Amino acid sequence: MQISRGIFVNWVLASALCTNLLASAHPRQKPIVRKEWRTLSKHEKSSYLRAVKCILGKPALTPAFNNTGVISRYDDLVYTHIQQTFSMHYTGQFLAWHRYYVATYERMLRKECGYKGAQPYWDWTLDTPAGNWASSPVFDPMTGFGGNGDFIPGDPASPFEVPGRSGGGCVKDGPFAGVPDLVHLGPQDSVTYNPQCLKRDLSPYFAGRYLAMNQTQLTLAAPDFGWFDRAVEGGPSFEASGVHGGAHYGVGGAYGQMGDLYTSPADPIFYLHHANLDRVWWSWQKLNLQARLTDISGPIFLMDYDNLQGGNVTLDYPLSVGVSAVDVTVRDVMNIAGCGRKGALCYEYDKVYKLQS
Ligand SMILES: [Cu+2]
Repeated sequence: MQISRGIFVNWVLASALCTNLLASAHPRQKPIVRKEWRTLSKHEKSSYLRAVKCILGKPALTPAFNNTGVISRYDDLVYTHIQQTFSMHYTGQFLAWHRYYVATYERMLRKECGYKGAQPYWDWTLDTPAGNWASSPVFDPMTGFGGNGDFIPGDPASPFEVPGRSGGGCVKDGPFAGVPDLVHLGPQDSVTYNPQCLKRDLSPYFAGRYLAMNQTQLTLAAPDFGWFDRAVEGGPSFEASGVHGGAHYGVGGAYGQMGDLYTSPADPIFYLHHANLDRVWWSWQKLNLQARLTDISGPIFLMDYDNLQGGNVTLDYPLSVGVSAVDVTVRDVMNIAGCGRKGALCYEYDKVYKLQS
């Protein structure tokens, strides 16, 4: 019974996406336009936050026999991120996988929760230097995602102690405060039911150091995809962070979900951060679009940059985001505005980053 439910759910999703793709092939289909969070009107912000709450409240599609912690449609995505953590970070599919993942979330908000807009992005360069970080409009208690948690003393000798961390407790204001079971999964790779509050542990220092415009410029200057991806992802230590780690640790520090490699999508800010990383990639692609619509590389296995364990990701490499969408290939997501003719995606950005000389 449970097995057939899983198959049924996948079939329903597959046919729904096919219908979507067919509809996308219509010549009048126009890409939706993603905008920066602070440029949205009050009304647009509140309709986005309303849709996030809606998806947090919809029942999960992940078959119940898989585990007991996946409660909501929102959790379906957190769960798939936990499961695939080591195959889609520090590998060639990192940016392509997260591009499809954010687009899947955006489609869920629109199709399942009646959201009319596009996924907003967070241009964190606008919230540097460090002194500006905590007052980012993204953390606004009335029109944003709420701010920091109370300071929880950590262990300064721990290698996981994020430099400059300033919180660690439950988020105290905004739309996700006061919910003791907003998060159901984690910490780390645990997928059993574990009700937790949303936590933040802002590090203004970390954000100022890794998210200033010069860091984005470093990535844009990369000559090919391999170097570009490594500049975005950075290395495994805090000192070697790229812009990717900059916002994960700048928001999540050591004790917030955003700082947890596995469970980071449990903080709804994740999707604004990854939309901007996607925008960094699209900005880089647009600097030489014809060539960069097909430029993909990087190891299949975690950090295997010398290919000691296997080969590289290619355009034919499969991408899966679990029960929430059909599997596609890297080729299908190289063009964000393919709109069914040249890919699975159909959105644009209102602005891209320019390479400064
Ligand atoms: Cu991730």
